[in-house]
Amino acid sequence: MTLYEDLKWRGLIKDISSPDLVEKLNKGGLTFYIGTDPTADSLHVGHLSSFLISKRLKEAGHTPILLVGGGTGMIGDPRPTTERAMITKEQVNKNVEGLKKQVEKIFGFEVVNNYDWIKDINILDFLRDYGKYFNINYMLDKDIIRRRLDTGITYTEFSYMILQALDFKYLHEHKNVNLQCAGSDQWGNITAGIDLIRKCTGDEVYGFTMPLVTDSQGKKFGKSEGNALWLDKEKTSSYELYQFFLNVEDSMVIDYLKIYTFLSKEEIEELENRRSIQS
Ligand code: 545
Repeated sequence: MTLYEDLKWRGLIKDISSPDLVEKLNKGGLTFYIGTDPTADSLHVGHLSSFLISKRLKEAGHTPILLVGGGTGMIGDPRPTTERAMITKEQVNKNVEGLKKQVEKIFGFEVVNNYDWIKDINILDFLRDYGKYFNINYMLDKDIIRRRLDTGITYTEFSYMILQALDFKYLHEHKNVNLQCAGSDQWGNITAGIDLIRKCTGDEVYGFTMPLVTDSQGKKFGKSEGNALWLDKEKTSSYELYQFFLNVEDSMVIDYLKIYTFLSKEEIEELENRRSIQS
């Protein structure tokens, strides 16, 4: 099975930016990145499914770069519902340190912080070198932005996609990054970067997203009694995290084995057969 077939079988592909990406994924050799904003000092189970992709792609011969958004974390990625409360710069920095340590410990991959390059861009250069490539109609057409027009969105959150696009361009130019991956909520931010890079450099870069992981009722997976399950044992004990996965619904076990483990197709189908024999 090719990498792409494996990811499809695991239910880890939602959108892809171009059919050309399939062959590039199967061939290996791409440098890619996945980012997280420091809205907390730890990842939680809700981010695990998407971050595990960095290990899957690395095992298939690609080079991962993990990004922690020390810059974008100060702005706030717009949600489809309401404006985010701005977190203090001190809190952002504390969360960046916590996340950097955690993703290095869990994944051991190179970690970059977009504050390191965003901090050097002044407002005039931002508007001339980046803003000039973003037509308002293009930005308003992004699904999440469109859904915020009734409740309102500030200029700050509205401009967020330009920063994430700027990141993709920066990493493309400085680290030879040609692929960004993320959960499905990031599709608009990823395509903003693909379009910016094409307009500025003529280069074709790629993106794909993974579906949001849900339970059998279609509710977002990864919360217990409404609380996030943190990947930091000081915030969520190992016992609690173990119990959460032990108690998932039987009907979802096979799907979650595909998403959260590195068991092969054969191993998972063997477990599925064994279960159907027992039941
Ligand atoms: C910033 C700059 C970039 C590239 C990406 C980003 C972050 C991105 C974003 N991602 C989400 C996130 O959640 C908060 C983490 C709490 C510890 O906001 N704009 O930061 C989630 N991401 C993982 C998956 C996601 C996404 O970290 O992509 O879809 C959740 O599964 O929501 O240049």
